[in-house]
Amino acid sequence: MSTVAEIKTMLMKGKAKDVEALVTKALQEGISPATILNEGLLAGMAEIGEKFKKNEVYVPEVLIAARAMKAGMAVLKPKLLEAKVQPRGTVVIGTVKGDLHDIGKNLVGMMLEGAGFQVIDAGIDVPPEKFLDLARTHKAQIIGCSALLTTTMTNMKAVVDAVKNSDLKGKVKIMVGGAPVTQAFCDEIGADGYAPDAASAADLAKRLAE
Ligand code: B1M
Repeated sequence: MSTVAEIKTMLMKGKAKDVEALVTKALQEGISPATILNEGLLAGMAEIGEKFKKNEVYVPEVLIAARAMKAGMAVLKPKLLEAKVQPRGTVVIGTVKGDLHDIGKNLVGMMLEGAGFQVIDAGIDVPPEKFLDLARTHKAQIIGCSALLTTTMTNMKAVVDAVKNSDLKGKVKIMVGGAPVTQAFCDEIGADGYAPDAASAADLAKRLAE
């Protein structure tokens, strides 16, 4: 098995130390950082995402795979910067104002990183202005809003309205998700896309960033 294929396999098994060592080995073998990223780390996360969608793996496996990806990325990131490999885009992600739930949001952030996005984590209880400020500072293409409460999902509309009434109108897309959120709610508030789970969120972000 090639080193890159081994990286993919070990990432899917969540073996962070092995992934870290294999990324170092692949670099020593002269394999390009972009190949290691695309055919090793991102390919592994994409396959985990597909399995998660089909309920073949669950939240813990995804979290462990994401941790292995982070370990590999820590080695690879300086080389990617040297090689000027550009991220697919930038997403500012946060849990909306009044809401402290962050497990799903963090999972979505990890899948987005796994899909090649730069992710700016705005945290929890995030007011609309903070989403907009971070999107401006980091020149983000997408704002991702998560909500777990029926009482806070309405705060997503405040983010959509704030973007529409700002200089970011037409420049930044808004994606929404979280247990009580639906496609119908997304349409009602005028957001650009809804994803029911973390793997679908990565697919959606790819479409929105095109
Ligand atoms: Co809270 N809580 N909670 N809670 N909590 C729920 C959500 C609840 C359904 C429990 C219940 O009553 N059955 C209920 C909400 C009821 C409602 O509004 N309909 C509830 C409540 C009421 C509350 C409090 C009000 C309780 C109280 O204090 N009386 C309080 C509110 C605090 C606040 O936010 N202001 C509260 C507090 C908490 C804890 C702090 C104790 C803790 C959060 C810890 C943390 O996040 N760090 C907590 C937890 C853990 C839960 C449950 C048990 C689990 C949520 C979770 O992490 N799920 C939850 C009940 C449940 O869901 N079974 C519950 C796992 C996670 C991976 O799934 O977040 O859905 P989820 O994310 C998924 C998708 O939704 C999607 O992808 C993720 C992965 O596939 N997704 C996105 C999420 N964000 C996305 C964004 C996207 C796209 C997809 O694009 C940007």
